[in-house]
Amino acid sequence: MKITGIELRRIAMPLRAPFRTSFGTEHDRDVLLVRVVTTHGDGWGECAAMTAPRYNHEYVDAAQDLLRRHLIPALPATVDAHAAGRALEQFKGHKMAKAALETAILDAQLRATGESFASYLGADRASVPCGVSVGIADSLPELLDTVDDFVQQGYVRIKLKIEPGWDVEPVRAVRERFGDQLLLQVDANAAYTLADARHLARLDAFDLLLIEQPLADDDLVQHAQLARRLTTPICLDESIESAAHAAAAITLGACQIINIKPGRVGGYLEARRIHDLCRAHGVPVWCGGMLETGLGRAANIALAALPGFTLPGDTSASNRYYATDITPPFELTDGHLEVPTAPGIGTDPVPDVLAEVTTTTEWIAL
Ligand code: OSB
Ligand code: MG
Repeated sequence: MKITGIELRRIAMPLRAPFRTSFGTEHDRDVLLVRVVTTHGDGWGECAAMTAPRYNHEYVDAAQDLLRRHLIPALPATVDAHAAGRALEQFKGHKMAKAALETAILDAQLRATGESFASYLGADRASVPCGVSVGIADSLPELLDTVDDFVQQGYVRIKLKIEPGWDVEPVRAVRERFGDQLLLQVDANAAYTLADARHLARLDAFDLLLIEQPLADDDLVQHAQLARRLTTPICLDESIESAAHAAAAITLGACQIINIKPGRVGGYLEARRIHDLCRAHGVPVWCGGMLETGLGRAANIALAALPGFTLPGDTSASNRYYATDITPPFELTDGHLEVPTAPGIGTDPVPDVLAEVTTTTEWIAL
């Protein structure tokens, strides 16, 4: 497969409602899409990087710059996803930029051979149970209304975003209102320090599935210390950028669960390696999200159908974030999403919608 050129396309996706986390509030999603044009057809990749480097060090303008200046020029003339992954290893970090390119190449390759992401990655399920990530609200009544709406829609698990000042009380309110049967977890996005251990231990009373990324990204040792002081299992998100990080975290006892986001770890090939490693160690994993459009969502749903993904992920329906998605929408049935079976990521952008939301396009000939 020879790449003839690559399109870098920026789209502006208005969110249905602002999404607030401990690191900031998003009103619109500024997404970079990579379209690889090859001798055997096209492939799509969605970059997970956000507008500002608040979730991690990456941001979307930097990703586009890196792709243009370094990643794309480093590709071998004939390429598949594994060869692309190896060619990009010489550059440090920037896993989300690398993932977008590798995913587009993998998509083109699988479309050419007629195989779906799910089949290629080793999925063993036709649908996946879905959770939803609930942002920090202005008040407890507002939070309860939002959670109620998601429960009515059928989501099988609720994740509450927390930060200092918005943690024990929202969790208590949701538990009291929805009962002990609700699968409930929290995500701090690195908002606490080990000095908060005693406070975080108050969450142990609420039978949470997990607490996600309580401490800083590079605090593996501190997470291991915190784990000894909580009964709530610790799940790592931001800390895990590779299978090597996952191995270190497991060895240290820094987490009992891992959130796998393909963008954060450099793509679906590394995501599968982390899955395999965790499965071998009996560590449950689940698929995180980065407010993806239908293109990124489709591939995530395929990944979430692998056997080690034993917890519901943040693979919500398209309408969780977008009134109009750029692909046909993913819709919840009984709390589940169907795994795409068509070749590659198994979905395509709707041309009119894509044109409508596009802000810029850049063509890089190879
Ligand atoms: O920490 O999981 C996170 C969104 C953006 C950045 C980081 C995170 C999130 C979410 C929502 O929690 C995931 C989603 O629904 O796509
Ligand atoms: Mg998270």
